[in-house]
Amino acid sequence: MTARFQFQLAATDGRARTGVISTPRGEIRTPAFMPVGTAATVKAMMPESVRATGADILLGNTYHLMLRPTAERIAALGGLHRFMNWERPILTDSGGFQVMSLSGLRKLTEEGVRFSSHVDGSKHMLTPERSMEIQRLLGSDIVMCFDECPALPATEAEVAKSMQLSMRWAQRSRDAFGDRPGHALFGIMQGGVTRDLREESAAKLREIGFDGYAVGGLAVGEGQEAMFGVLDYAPGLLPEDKPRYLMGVGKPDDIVGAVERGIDMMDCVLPSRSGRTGQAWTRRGAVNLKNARHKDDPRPLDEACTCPACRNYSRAYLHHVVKADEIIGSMLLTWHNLHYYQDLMQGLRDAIAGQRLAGFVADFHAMRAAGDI
Ligand code: PRF
Ligand code: ZN
Repeated sequence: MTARFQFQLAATDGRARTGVISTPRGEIRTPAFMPVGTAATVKAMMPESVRATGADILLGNTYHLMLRPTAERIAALGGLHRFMNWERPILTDSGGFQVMSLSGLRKLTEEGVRFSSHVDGSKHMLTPERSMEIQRLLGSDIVMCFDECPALPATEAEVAKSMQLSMRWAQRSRDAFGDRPGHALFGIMQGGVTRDLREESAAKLREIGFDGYAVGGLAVGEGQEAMFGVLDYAPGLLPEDKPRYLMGVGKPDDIVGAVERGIDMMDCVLPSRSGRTGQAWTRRGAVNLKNARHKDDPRPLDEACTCPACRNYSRAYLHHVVKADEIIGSMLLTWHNLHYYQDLMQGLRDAIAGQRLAGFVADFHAMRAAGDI
């Protein structure tokens, strides 16, 4: 382990990259998928189980933790890693995106966002400076700039204005973060689906200088084709020697497409959230365990999967516990989904390292086209 934050590229295949991010809390193999641990837990999973799926890093949320149990309380208890019993790297999102999607009354100004809590209605203010302070109190390894992700539909003028505000907030985030050896600060590119705005945003972020760069403002309802359209050029606007993180993505085919286009990190609630609704993700696509066709099926969910849900239980059992709303249904399907996602990432990393990504991607799509059997 090194004491520094460092990104080492190991191989490329087309625009796709594989490498390792080294942090004092351990290594992150890229392309990396980060399970979401919003409220200091990956729901329905013990931390050692999350690690067993192959995760190197988790995502935590400033917004949720500042409201409950509060950043100051977590700091007094030794920081987020100790609090939640996950000693490996944690990336925290900065709060602005969650305020916009979750909080009640909110008022956006140059200073920041004033909002009321979705938990108890209490009033709070988030600014770039306060977000940096909260993420420091949590002990986050990778801190995200405070930004605004405009809600769709938005006009190009609105997206431009929002992006420029985010870039002023990026500078304030950089200034407030200061110099913290072993901890990284990532900038967040905005600009919607407009190339000129993406270029302006990337140039500004590069001028400020960050340890890594996120592509924000995508996967907000524009559709996969439009998202891939932006990803065809956006990663290329960012420094080659720094990690590139696509925020809030995605479905397995979104992930494969993003990695093909040069993305190194991603996060999404999908595998964990859908696991709690009876939805499984496999090599053959999505499988809904609530469906009555599984009622008498003695076969595993996926005979090739080595997760506990697939090794030790039948589809009939998974169907039963999901239908009966038993907690183990959420546990097993979340485990399977996270295991599948991490398997996919390992497959992508190996394929890039072996210069055979195109074949891997073709197999990935062919297997899904065949459908669940
Ligand atoms: N900004 C931040 N977090 C995010 C996003 C963003 O644009 C997105 C967009 N998909 C997800 N999470 N700070
Ligand atoms: Zn499985």
